[in-house]
Amino acid sequence: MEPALAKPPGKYPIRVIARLTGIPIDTLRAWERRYGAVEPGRDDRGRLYDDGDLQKLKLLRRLVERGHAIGRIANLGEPELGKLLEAGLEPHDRDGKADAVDLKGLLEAVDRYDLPAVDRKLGRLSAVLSSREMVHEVVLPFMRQVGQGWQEGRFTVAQEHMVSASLRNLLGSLVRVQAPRDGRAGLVFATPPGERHELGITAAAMLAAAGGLGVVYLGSDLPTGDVLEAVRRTGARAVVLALTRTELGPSALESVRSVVDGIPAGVDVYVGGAAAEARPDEVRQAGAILIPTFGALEQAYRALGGRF
Ligand code: B12
Repeated sequence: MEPALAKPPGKYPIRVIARLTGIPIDTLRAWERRYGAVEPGRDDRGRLYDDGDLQKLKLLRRLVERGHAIGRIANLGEPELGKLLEAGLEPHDRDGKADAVDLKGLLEAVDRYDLPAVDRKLGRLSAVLSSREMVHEVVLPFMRQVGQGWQEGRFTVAQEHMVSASLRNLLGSLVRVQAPRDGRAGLVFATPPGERHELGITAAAMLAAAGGLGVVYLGSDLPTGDVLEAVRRTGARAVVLALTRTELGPSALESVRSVVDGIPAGVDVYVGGAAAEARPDEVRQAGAILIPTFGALEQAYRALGGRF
């Protein structure tokens, strides 16, 4: 496009713009390439954005967080974007988004061991969907399909690991984009010792980030003492644990009880996953709150101030 070349370079390189707007570099490039959201000038070392670009990108980020599709708002001018923000309008028409979800393409990329393509496709989807839609419409169905493929022998453990790595990257960018500005303490995510099934807490952490809650993501197979230390040091307001392996039996529930017993009063422990669902009474007896679905998790996040 001609105007991009004609425009004089501004003063902000893309790395600085990513930091100032909280929009990851890949997403910025996708918004420019696919939707012409801004047209930065260039010098011989790359893109240089001006103050107008910076303001517009900040507005776009806030509107996308509220659920607007970037494809529908990218070409609006600053005054219109400002009006949309003031009106607090929610988008009604989601046709364009439904087309965007390309699970088949993602699964084919996993089949080819093509990690860059998986990352790229997830990056593109997160540019057009809100973070919440990303979790419900892409990440959870994708995880289920990969899990099923692994169980049926269509995918290897290596391919499953590749997907887990890619989803952790995505979690990282969601956490960066959505991090609460007021430095509010967050939620701690972990699985107990012996439990390496991590995808449930990855999705749960993405959803927390989507709702603007702080995320302290510890990962899987964690000693109870480490979880307690993280809660103490970060002042977290809740802990989210996942139990998937029913085989772990009472030991997993003992770990849950140790977390409940060791954390400060007023900090809730939420537990989800297949093994927790299989033993609802024991989870409650351990003093934890059983969360059966991601919809119920969203409700719990709302009570903590999560915005969805
Ligand atoms: C992927 C996978 C793995 C991966 C995990 C990688 C990772 N990074 O997480 C790897 C390869 C490491 C693995 C290892 C093993 N696995 Co495995 N694994 C699976 C698989 C295929 C998918 C699990 C998954 O993550 N799904 C995605 C999540 C999001 O979906 P979900 O588990 O269905 O969860 C739903 C709900 O429970 C809820 N939910 C889940 N977590 C949470 C958390 C919160 C907070 C909330 C609110 C909700 C929630 O959300 C989902 C709703 O859609 C399942 C089989 C299957 N198809 O489910 C077996 C399965 C869980 N594994 C199993 C087994 C036996 C093992 C191994 C022992 C195999 C072995 N012999 O080595 C090891 C154990 C490792 C360990 N120490 O934990 C068994 C468990 C059997 C049992 N009843 O205990 C299963 C069921 C397979 C089977 N049918 O035999 N596994």
